[in-house]
Amino acid sequence: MSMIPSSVEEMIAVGLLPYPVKSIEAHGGGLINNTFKIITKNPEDPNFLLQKINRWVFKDIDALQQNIRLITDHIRKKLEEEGATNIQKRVLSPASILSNGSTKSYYWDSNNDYWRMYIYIEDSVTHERVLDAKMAQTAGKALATFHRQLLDFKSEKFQELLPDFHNAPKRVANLKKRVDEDIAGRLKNVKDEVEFLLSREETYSKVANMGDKNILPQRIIHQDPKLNNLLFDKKGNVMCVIDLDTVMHGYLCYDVGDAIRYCANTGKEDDKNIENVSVDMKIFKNYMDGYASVAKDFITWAEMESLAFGPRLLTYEQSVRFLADYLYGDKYYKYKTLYPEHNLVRARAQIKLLKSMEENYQEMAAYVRSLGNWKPFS
Ligand code: GN1
Ligand code: MG
Repeated sequence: MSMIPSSVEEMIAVGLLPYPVKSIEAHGGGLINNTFKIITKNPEDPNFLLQKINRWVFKDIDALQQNIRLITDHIRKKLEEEGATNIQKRVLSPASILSNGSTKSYYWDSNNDYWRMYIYIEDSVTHERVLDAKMAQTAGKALATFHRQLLDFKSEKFQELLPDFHNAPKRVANLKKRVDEDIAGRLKNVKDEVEFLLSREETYSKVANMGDKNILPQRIIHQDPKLNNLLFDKKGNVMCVIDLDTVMHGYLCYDVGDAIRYCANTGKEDDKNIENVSVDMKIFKNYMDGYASVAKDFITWAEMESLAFGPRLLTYEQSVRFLADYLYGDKYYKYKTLYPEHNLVRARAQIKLLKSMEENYQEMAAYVRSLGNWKPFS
């Protein structure tokens, strides 16, 4: 695990933080970047969120930081147009850095480690699990609101940094490559899992194929809208959507699918006891209620039809990703693979969740249909 920069003084010396610092502590639990909270000494100075960006995943830091500024500027403008209050708590504010005391930048290059900061949003909380029906609905509404805010986002400067992020056929092609190479000598442990996933390749190519035929429109989506990427206030309202690194073009069912994959799991993403893992239909339904109540104003018929399939698709894809990384020797999830079998445990838990979703699919699809009289997606 990478550490806090060698000294807070060094950061201040390069102009990273022009405020006196009281303390710096690890913060949050994402699998890709490392995050810290900087608490400043004077109560009138803002606190900051400091992140070390994962270079294995994000190669072009300039473009990454530019994308985030374009997206946050767009959302800020929308909020201003709506006459929203407390805008600084409703959209992330990337902090500019005066590196070497002069050049304004949105990251700090410390010997090829790249750091960035956001202004910390006070009085916010994140949740790892949905606590009640209302929270699931609120999360669904927040995701649809985020989609609505970005409907008309357009910028020539915006770059797709991780193309085909949720493209299942490409993820499967990568798994096949890892199987053929077997560079970590682990294939012998996972023959059943590989067979299970490859046998479903065609089923889970459907959405990518529909996209290729323009049946599903490309939208700007989050691509990682896990529950813990929403900041809630203490009353249970969503203040802000965070973790914008993966915001890119994709299909709405990818976002709804990934959100459900994470928050409608009766167990944990890396549960060692797969008996704990299944789809929580109540959370699924509440989330869909919230999502549809906002999305109904812009979602197309074909998109709505695809929503119930999204959770299966994203759970399939995440199983493929964890298993591929296990076979590859834990390179992608390197920093957060805490024991040798961790990626395998994750893959098995996702496969269990996938089976549960496949068993419950008719009910999931019927429920989504009931929200707007949509036809079944098969
Ligand atoms: C990663 O870093 P985090 O936890 O927000 C990953 C997601 C996965 C997730 C699995 C850029 O997100 O795609 O779904 O782990 N992000 C990237 O928990 O690969
Ligand atoms: Mg993320």
